[in-house]
Amino acid sequence: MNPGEIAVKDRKVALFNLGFAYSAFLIGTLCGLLQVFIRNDALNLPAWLDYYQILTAHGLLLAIVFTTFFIFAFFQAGMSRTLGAFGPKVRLWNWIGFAVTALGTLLVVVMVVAGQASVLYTFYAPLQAHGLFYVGLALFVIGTWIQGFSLVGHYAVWRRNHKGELSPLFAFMAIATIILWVIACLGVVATVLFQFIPWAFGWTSGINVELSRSLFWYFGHPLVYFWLLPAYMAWYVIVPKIIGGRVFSDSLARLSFVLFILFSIPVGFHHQLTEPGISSFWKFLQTVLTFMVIIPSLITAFSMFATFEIRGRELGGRGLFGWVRKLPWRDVRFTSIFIAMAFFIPGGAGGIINASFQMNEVIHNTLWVVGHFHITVGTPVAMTFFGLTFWLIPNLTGRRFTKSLQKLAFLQIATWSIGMLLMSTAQHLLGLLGAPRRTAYTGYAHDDALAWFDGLLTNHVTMAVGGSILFLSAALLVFIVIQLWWLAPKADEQTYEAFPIAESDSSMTPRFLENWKIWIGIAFLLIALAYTIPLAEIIQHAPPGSGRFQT
Ligand code: HAS
Ligand code: CU
Repeated sequence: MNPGEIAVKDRKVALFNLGFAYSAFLIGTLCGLLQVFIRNDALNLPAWLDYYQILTAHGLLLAIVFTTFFIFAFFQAGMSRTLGAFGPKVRLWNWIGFAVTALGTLLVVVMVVAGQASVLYTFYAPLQAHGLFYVGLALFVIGTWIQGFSLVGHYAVWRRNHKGELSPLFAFMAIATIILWVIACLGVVATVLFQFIPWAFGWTSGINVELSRSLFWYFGHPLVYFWLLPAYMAWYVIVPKIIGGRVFSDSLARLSFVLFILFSIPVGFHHQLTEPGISSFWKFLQTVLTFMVIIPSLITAFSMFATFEIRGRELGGRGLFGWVRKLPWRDVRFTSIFIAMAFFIPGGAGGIINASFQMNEVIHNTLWVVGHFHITVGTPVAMTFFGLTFWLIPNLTGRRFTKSLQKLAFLQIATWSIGMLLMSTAQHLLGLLGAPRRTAYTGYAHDDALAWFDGLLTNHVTMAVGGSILFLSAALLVFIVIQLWWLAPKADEQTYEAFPIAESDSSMTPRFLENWKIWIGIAFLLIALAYTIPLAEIIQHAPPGSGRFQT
């Protein structure tokens, strides 16, 4: 076996996950294209299609399906690579988990296509979908848990055989992400099983709307870190290897992931700052905790700059910024991810604005938020995943990422960056001027009183141009994926695309960083602190009965 190769038997499940991810990606980006045109008043949908249906499909397929399937593919490949081949049980459970996740996804998609679930990707009450939509969601979560727990099983075997050792950084980070995901899902599982399913099947007459929203956001915020942390894994563990360097600090890297377990969950109220029924004290407390969860991202930014600077200087870079020129810009595996990081600087800064209690009033429910998540999940995360795809698929299929494919890949990331820059800038500015999100109605552009929506960037046309470039870029990516999967020439020993894992010196890393009991315990304490009283109040003071909205 070549170094950097993954056991042949473990490749298939990762490839199946990738196949699902990229199918969802293509349909999801097409839905995005339709949306920008509808909002631009340039497109009228046929009667059987509806704006909110497409918006739901777009959000679910990209933010949930593409990300989750990709993440599990990356985890399965990376865990097999760093901890050794899966045992037969682990392999079997990975397949079962994949199958259940896929089944749940198909059920959800069928309900959305049937027009029975136009409830947006956040699906909280009072919007109501068909009961089977929620059954699909439940299956989806169960499937991810099965895949997650089977990876935890693989890790547990490794630890038993390596008593007293810290696990490889990749595995540590994957386990931290799975822990975060499982704790986060408790909220969505609770609302889906105990609120939505009984309500949607008509077993109960009403639903506690505020409770459903709070349980959703208990899940919804850490969900964004479930997307972000695999990207951070690429930044910490893969990128240094690609540029020929090392992990800057093993302990700092592990610390940042531990901090995510602690602080990413008890902060959901920062999505509900404008909602009645939660007193300002609890909103404020969760705002403070939100500011705590910024710290591990700042640690990450610091570590990345350090990795780049150290490597650039090793290669002979002089002066304050001379090292920047020494980085391997011609290697798309690096450049794609570097651009992804750069997008996260305004993306993260926007998040800090959103989280600032009073400033949230200005941006909440406007297109600004849509701009925000396209330069967080839509670029830093998504484009990191693209950067991984360029070598991960060849690694799994044994084909070559040829020079001409690399050229196409550059074109793909360039178009994605330009499209996103145009679209998200327009969205941020339009949002500041008051353009609402989640609405098909945008007659503003033709309203004299609101002529300011006609600016060069503050314009729904700019947004649509950006969206169109993005769709072309997405189609190009899927073309590259197909090439790498089935058509590119087969690699030999020399040209085999290895799975890059950087060296990380853990000799000085405190052992307690891998004592999960401590971190899970503190995480639950913080959750109890931030949520017990406000949730009890929401339950006690719920208004009698509740209406429902179906589209
Ligand atoms: Fe957010 C809404 C606050 C991060 C995603 N967010 C959303 C929604 C999504 C989302 C999807 O407080 C919409 C939900 C909906 O549909 O309603 N967000 C934050 C905060 C952070 C944050 C404080 N969000 C993310 C990430 C996401 C994401 C990550 C996806 C992956 N967000 C909010 C709030 C709302 C919100 C409110 C609700 C708004 C409302 O009212 O509805 C923080 O985690 C951000 C910290 C990040 C940083 C950046 C560090 C920079 C790094 C890059 C280094 C670069 C290098 C390259 C090394 C402080 C690590 C150098 C390159 C050069 C060129 C120099
Ligand atoms: Cu959030």
